[in-house]
Amino acid sequence: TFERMALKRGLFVVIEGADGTGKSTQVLNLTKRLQSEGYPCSSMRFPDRSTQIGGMIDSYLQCKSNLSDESVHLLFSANRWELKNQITNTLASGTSIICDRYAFSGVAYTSSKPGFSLCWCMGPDRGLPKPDLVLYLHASEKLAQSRSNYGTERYEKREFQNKVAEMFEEIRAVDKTLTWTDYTVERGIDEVTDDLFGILQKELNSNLVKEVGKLWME
Ligand code: T5A
Ligand code: NA
Repeated sequence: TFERMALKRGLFVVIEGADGTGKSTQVLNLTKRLQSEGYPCSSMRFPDRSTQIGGMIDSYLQCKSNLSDESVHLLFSANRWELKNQITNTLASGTSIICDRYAFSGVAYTSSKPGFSLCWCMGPDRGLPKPDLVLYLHASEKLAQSRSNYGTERYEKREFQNKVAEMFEEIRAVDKTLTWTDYTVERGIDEVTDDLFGILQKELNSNLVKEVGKLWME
């Protein structure tokens, strides 16, 4: 009800997972679902290709430009930092955020490249707003097979994606303070939205008054 919403900050939810697990689809559906259930909500995505830094990332991902692995890692992180105030202000205004990828993708993808430690990769993202909940989407066998033809973007190759999935598990193990929920995508789009909304509803109805945390600072 009105009273409940007026007292609370928004919930910061990040949807993560390897390429093609339906993240963008669910971010849009969940945002609409929350709004229709009366929870103020907006969506975000990383990389956000609409900024100047995002434009450089977009060109890199489409293999239209080359950057060193170190510099593109820092650009992905800078793209999050440039939107940090938008995140904190939105949450403070009582609006929840459903975010398509975040620092976990940043670390998982770069640390899958030879010669990159988890520690180096996590450095630039330390202190960003910490999600209240990470929903990690796993592809079922069926979904993975229907996607055997990966796209043409830079990281869309099977072996690399397997490594990325391993790195996500390592990242998760580093920080026991994160609320991280696994979900395997085995049903149709709308059923998946129902399931994910069910997971979120518990959190949305909890009395969230504590401040937004800082990622990887504990
Ligand atoms: N990256 C990202 C970094 O290296 N560092 C970083 O810091 C960050 C943030 C671009 C790349 O950048 C890397 C990771 C990526 O390689 P992106 O823009 O998020 O990141 O990537 P996209 O290519 O846009 O997204 P994905 O390929 O990851 O796809 P999604 O969002 O997981 O999947 P989605 O929703 O587009 O769905 C794919 C298809 O599946 C269908 C959908 O209709 C769609 O056709 N689908 C389903 N089909 C059957 N059953 C379901 N339940 C389905 N759900 C969706
Ligand atoms: Na996507």
